[in-house]
Amino acid sequence: MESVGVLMPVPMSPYLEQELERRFNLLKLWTAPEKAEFLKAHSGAVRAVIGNAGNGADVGLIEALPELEIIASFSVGIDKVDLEKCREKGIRVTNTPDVLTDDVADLAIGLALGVLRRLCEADGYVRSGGWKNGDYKLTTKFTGKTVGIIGLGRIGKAVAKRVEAFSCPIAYYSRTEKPDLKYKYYPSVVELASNCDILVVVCPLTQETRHIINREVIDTLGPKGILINIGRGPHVDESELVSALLEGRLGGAGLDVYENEPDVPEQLFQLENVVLLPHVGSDTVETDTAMADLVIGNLEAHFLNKPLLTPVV
Ligand code: 8YV
Repeated sequence: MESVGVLMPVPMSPYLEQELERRFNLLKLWTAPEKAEFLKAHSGAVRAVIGNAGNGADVGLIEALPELEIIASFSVGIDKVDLEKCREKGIRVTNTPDVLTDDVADLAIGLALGVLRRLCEADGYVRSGGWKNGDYKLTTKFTGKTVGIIGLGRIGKAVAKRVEAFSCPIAYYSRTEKPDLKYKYYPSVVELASNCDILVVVCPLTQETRHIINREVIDTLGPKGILINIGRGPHVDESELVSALLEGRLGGAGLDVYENEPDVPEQLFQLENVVLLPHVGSDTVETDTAMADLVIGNLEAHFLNKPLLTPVV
């Protein structure tokens, strides 16, 4: 397979890069001084593209690669891949489900604890010597709070499992009720928001879920409510979120994702009731390796005419 052209548009995982280089003709778009020229020069050779959470494959890229057969995303979310175009052109698409579920769910708990117990601010209190002048202030309990989950797929269920250990009542919103689950279902996000203390966004990003967290939802969650977003930035109307936090209409937020990554609204930097992470949901050494192996497994299966391991299209 050494001659198969695999295009990587942006740097992702050094391990993935190294393993791809050992097996394929890896074309690293970001290293080219003139990207358009590079694409043109290699367009006939590229049979696979590696996507990720930030860079998938839009119509422009797909149309520019006439020999493209497969887009293997180094992410579970494939909102940056034009699936419609892929279906139309018979291009296969794979992602990396399951292997990252635990890490992303773990991070949701970390963010909730971080916001409620002010872990980052309290850490700063120690480092800056503040403790010598007195104890840190009281914070808010997590155990027993009602947690609302938007999207009860693999990761949503893993969040619920963890939250159960904190004796938190669990409610959820999803397109359809899941009668096999014992959690309380609400048929709208506003109803869910009015019945929980902590609202966790963990559904895929689609046209229907873009700005699923709008002003009405934020105001319903209210001055004591906490929003945790481990899904995608565009799930949340970010300017509404920022003004609600600045005006005290929302109790706090734990965010791993943003509307225009890596840009994060700077007004949030001054707020102690907000924990900001740089989209690191699945970024552990262990999961990076597992995701990379899955990307490679899918590519190898495809080029050996075997069934794909984790097909989306
Ligand atoms: C990120 C993700 O890719 O899989 C996804 O859809 O958003 C994450 O795995 C990762 O955290 C960014 O490095």
